[in-house]
Amino acid sequence: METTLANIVNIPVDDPIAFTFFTGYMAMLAASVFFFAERGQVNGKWKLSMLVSALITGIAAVHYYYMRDYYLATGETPTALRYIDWTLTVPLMCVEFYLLTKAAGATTSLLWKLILASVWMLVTGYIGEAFSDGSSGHSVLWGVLSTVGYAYVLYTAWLGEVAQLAKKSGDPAVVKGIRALAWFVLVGWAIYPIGYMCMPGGWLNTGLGWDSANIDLFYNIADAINKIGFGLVVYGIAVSSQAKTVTA
Ligand SMILES: *C/C=C(C)/C=C/C=C(C)/C=C/C1=C(C)CCCC1(C)C
Repeated sequence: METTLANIVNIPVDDPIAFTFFTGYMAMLAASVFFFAERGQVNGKWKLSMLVSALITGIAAVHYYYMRDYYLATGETPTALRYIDWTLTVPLMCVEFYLLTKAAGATTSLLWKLILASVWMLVTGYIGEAFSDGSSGHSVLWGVLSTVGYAYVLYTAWLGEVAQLAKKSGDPAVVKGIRALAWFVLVGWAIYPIGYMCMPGGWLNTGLGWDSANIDLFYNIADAINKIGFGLVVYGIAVSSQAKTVTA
C-alpha cells in the first residue's frame, strides 16, 4: 500500500491553522475526559449537566480529528464537518441552560425554542458560507438571518426566561453560573460572526486579502473558549452549589 501524505500527521510549523486544529483536538479530548471523570464527584442533580459537558467536548474532539485531516489533505476549510459539529453541540449547550434552570421551573418549550433558534442560526449560516461565491450580497443576507437566531439565544440568556429562572432558583451558584454562560454567549459566540465577516467578500475583509481558510483560526479559537469554558462553568456551579449544601 502506498503511503500518502494524508496518512502522516504533519503539522507545518508555519501554519497556525493546522496548529489550532491539532491543539483544539487535544484540548477537547482532555476536557471530555475531565468532565466525565468529575461527573462521578458531584452531587446527583448535576451529573446530567456534567455528562452533557463531556458530550459537547467529546463530539467536538471527534470532529476536530477529521477536520484536521481534511485541512491538512486539502488546505481547504472543512465547512460541512464544522457545521455538523455545531449542529450537534450548540443545541447541547441549550440543553445545559435548560438543565441548570430546570429546578426553578424551566419547561421543555423553553428548551425547544432555544434549540430551534440555534439550529436556525446554523442552517442559515451554513447556507451563507457553503454556497457563497465570495461576492458579499449572498452571504450578508444569510449572515443577517443567522444573527436573528443568535440574538434570540442572547436575549433569553441575559433578560429572557433563562435569566429570570436563574434568579428564581434562589441558588447563588446558579445565578452566577448562568450569568457567566450569558457572557460566553455575548463575547465568546460573537467571535464566530466576526470571523464570518472577515471572509472574502465580507464586511470586515476590506484590504485583508485573506484566504477563506483563515476563518478556521477564528472558529478553532472560539470553539476552545466556548465549549471548554461552558463546561468549566457548569463544573463550577456543580462544585460550589454542592459545597453550600454540605455546610448548610
Ligand atoms: C461550539 C460551537 C459554537 C458555540 C458555535 C457557535 C456559532 C455561532 C454563534 C455562529 C454564528 C453565526 C452568526 C451569528 C452569523 C454568521 C454565521 C454564523 C453561523 C457564523
